[in-house]
Amino acid sequence: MKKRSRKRSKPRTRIVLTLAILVILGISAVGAAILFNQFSGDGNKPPNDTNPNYPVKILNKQIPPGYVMGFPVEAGWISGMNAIFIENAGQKVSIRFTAKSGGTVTNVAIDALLYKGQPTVKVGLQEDSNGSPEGQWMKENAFGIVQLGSKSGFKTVQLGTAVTLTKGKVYHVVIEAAEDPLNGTAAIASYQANGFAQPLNPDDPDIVWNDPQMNILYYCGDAWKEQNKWPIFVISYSDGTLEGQPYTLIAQWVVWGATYVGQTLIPASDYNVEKIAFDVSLGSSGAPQDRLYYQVRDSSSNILAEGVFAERSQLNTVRTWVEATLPTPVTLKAGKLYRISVLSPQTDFANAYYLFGHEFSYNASIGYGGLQYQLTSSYDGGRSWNDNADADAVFKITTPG
Ligand SMILES: [Ca+2]
Repeated sequence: MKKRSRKRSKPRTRIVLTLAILVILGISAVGAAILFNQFSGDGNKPPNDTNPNYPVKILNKQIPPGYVMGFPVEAGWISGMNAIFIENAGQKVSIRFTAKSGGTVTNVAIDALLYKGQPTVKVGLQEDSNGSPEGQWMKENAFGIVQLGSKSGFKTVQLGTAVTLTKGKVYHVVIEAAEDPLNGTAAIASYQANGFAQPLNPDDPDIVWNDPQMNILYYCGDAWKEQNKWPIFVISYSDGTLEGQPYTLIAQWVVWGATYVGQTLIPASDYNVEKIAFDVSLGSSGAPQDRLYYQVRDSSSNILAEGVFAERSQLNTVRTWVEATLPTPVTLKAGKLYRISVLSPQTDFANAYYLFGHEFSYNASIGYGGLQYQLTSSYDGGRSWNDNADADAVFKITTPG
């Protein structure tokens, strides 16, 4: 099984979203409706804990206060469909979000494709009314029209009129039929992970930007209902500022031989690091020859800490969090570059471990930590490193006490 991507020989395979789209395309409209109903119930509750000590809200739980840095959005956490269907002019989808920046908006982008036929949809902005879209476009004209194609990916829509969003206020990107009857069925993609946050936090790039209001809502003719799915969307302001949730792809990266994988960090604050955690699994063979180890390196690739990350027997082929405690805490200084990684030198490619991360198909500057944080890999045992601006590893860092 080949686990390198086509273009850049990166050790990753593309999994969850691709599979979900195949599922979408492989089922009938009736089947789609059944699946949709099956997964639109109360299986996952929205975050409801308001304890201010918790910097990050994720579905059904929160990061304990000790986790001071990280992108802990677990890959593939949500089960079920990651698309929501619009089959007729009575059905609508909303991406509810809190404006992180505010300003004049000229266009919005969503991830959508056709499921059947050649549907054309309206995409635009509405104000919030008690958690649901107000029911009219801002300034009557803050929408654009797009005919969907067969490929998933971002569709950018120019708004008919620019509108002003106020920082901290809740808004909705609403998607609905642009024709009646709708010429087909539209599929609006959500992201198959457990975050309800905007990855980039301009106030503290070391953690994600918490948005308790973020959710996807669905309207099927009577009432708006929360779907508890993490949206994919980008808002573009006229001054060039972007905000939103730009990840569309969960990827697993192989770790074996001289191939080390992890995350590059340029912390915004000083940290005394006691523990590091990644989301990892055994590969499909389930039989790596060596244990999984970790290293913390500085910008010159000097090793600041290293040790055993996981025994083979601790892991299976389902990804899981593993946390390693450093022998002695290591200080990371604000503004300096560090790399945390995992490795398994005696393991061969066929038996590689996996490390999980998220990838973009939109501007990488609004991903976790902006470009100060990037998924990184070395193919020569840590002598040189390749940082990937378009990806971030799933990880957590904890300080003592
Ligand atoms: Ca990043």
